Amino acid sequence: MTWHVLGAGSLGCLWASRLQLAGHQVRLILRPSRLAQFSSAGSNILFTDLQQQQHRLALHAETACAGLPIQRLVLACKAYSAAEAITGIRHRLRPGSQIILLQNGIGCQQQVHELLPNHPVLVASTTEGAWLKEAFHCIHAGQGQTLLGRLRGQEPVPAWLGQLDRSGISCQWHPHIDSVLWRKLAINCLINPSTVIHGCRNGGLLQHLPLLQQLSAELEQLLLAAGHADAAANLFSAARHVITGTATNTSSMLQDVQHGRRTEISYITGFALQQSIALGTPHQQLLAVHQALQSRLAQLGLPTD
Ligand code: NAD
Ligand code: KPL
Repeated sequence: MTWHVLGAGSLGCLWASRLQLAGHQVRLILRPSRLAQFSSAGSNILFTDLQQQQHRLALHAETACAGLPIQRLVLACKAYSAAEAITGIRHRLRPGSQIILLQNGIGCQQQVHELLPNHPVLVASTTEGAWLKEAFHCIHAGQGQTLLGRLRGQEPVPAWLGQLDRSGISCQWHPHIDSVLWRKLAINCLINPSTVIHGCRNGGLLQHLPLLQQLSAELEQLLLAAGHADAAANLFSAARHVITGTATNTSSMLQDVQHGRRTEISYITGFALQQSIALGTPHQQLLAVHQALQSRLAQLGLPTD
């Protein structure tokens, strides 16, 4: 069965390259302007794997308007583009077509579910690291793990999970993916905005541990109120562990800011704050961090949502 991958950014190119290298049929779905760019660049992706080996891959690409039905769609755009992307492609989905969401943060998964109430939607939480050296040149920077699961419904564990694993996308089924998303959301709320506010690598946050501890206490209460006690356990020490383990890394949000790109703020602190207000949990620190992040983004002329 063909894998349709929407979006030829970092993760889309990583998935498309890995799957095609493993012998699967892959079709990219691109915006019209990006398709023109792709065609004039020879319709191929340059993929640098973890061993620094380069692979030039000829890939089929089309726009969402192309006619063929889609049976398996990997949505590899940012969280803020997900709803619009699904709206543009849903005329090609058929009953039983599977959708796999790769977005970070929370909120867009629910938007997609609302747009596609009758489709099996699987959500992923991934720690793979990929970036684009230039358009359509994908660097696989770090081997991570992708956990996949369903937020709703009773779909069985997909038989194609092994295809991903064998393609080099290390993938595991997780029966409680919502808790995984919430835990990652909390860690991202603790690290990403503060790296932008202080303009530092992850390790720079070791200077700000008391404030992070207060924020962590609020996030723990939010996770508990949202019904994710397992995601709340030892949150602060887990975040501190990530900070020390990735001390020299630049967080994904700071990377977006440094490249003048829109951030996924609305699906990280924005979502957490909205939920905290709805559930009536304390959110003084969360509000302060969210607003400080918005001010910094506004100063830099970037969208604040
Ligand atoms: P990206 O910005 O590099 O790529 C997204 C691509 O989607 C862009 O090329 C954009 O043009 C395209 N796109 C958006 N809307 C589209 C549409 N309607 N039709 C066709 N194409 C469309 O983003 P990324 O780094 O690949 O990240 C994707 C998601 O994965 C994000 O939520 C990110 O947080 C998450 N993530 C990324 C990484 C990573 O290493 N890059 C790791 C973990 C999680
Ligand atoms: O996921 C991350 C990111 O940079 O987006 C880490 C490294 C965990 C920091 O929140």
